Amino acid sequence: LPDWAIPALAQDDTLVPFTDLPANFNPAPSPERRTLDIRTIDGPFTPADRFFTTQHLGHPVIDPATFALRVSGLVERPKSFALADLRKMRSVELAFGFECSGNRRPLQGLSGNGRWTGVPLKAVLDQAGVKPEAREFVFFGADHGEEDVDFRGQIHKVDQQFGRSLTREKALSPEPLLAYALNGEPLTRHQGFPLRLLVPGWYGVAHVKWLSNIHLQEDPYLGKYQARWYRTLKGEMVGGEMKWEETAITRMKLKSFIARVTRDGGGHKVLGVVLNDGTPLKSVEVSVDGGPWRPAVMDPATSGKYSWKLFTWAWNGATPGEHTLVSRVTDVTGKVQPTAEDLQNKKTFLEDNSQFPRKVMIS
Ligand SMILES: Nc1nc2c(c(=O)[nH]1)N[C@H]1C(S)=C(S)[C@@H](COP(=O)(O)O)O[C@H]1N2
Ligand SMILES: [Mo]
Repeated sequence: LPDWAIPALAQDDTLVPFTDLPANFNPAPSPERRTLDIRTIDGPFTPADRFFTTQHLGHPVIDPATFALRVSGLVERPKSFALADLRKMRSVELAFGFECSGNRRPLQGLSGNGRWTGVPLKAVLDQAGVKPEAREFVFFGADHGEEDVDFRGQIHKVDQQFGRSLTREKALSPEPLLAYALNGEPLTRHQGFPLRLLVPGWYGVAHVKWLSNIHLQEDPYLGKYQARWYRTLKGEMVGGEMKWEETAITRMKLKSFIARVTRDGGGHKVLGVVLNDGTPLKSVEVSVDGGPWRPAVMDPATSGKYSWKLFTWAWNGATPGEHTLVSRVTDVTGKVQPTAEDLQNKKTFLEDNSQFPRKVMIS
């Protein structure tokens, strides 16, 4: 492998500081909310103890000995799977990187890449026997908490589990995984021990941690984290008129960002990350101070369909002073990562996949 395939910070590399990062910026504000300091990425996979973690209702502790995944609702045979039952089934491995749909500036640290092991969701559903009328597949975590449900201005306080749903078509497709391991070790509590759902190519919120129940029903599931908290409001010009749309958070939008700039000996090197829904990429490019776009080199260690993709770019002839670097990615369908200006009619902060100009100081 060429030396850039393993993007570890070598001994005599020095980090060039981002001058646009607030001086008091703390990438790990608390053990409950951990972001990845993207400047320290040192391999294709994010170590479990550095994998970002975010959730709404805390980290439940689950006893693996008594744990059971219940499959209920519109199935021929309602079933309970112990961890040992799942581990006995044929396992698959998946290289999959994702970001929280709220991942954004100034660091983009709500992102990571894992090597996950588990059983295909479909294999579990097939054992329970999906009834033809099951259309909505709801995934509940063991975490729960009091929720304000607003009905026309009247607030009802109710205890709710974290829940997310998939359509029948998506749930029965070959890719969603019930994962019990990350990077070859049992899931950590932060990542959903002992079991989580992964929907390859989708934003973080789909990947229900501490999965305890899969419930099949006919009607749409309208829980808070499905129907209210995870939406994007954006306007689009259609036939000369602004059309406002609220859309669900599903597939990851095409995105790249610069993770760090380093100096090695005389030259400078840029390392960056690409995330998307698995659509193959055409190019990743870097521009300095508004100059021409130059092609970056993709790291072959991250070429898996759903892996995040790392790229490097050799920055030759960097001159002392402050510079602005930006990356953009294009996929094979011709879709180009938008600029912040392109997204100005997106009114909610989720799904910010805009090109992110970074400032650095070369001394
Ligand atoms: N049970 C449960 N699963 C959850 C959440 C949650 O609050 N409860 N948060 C989701 C969100 S918003 C994100 S971004 C990812 C984060 O996964 P991670 O902590 O493994 O990085 O978990 C998702 N799964
Ligand atoms: Mo998220």
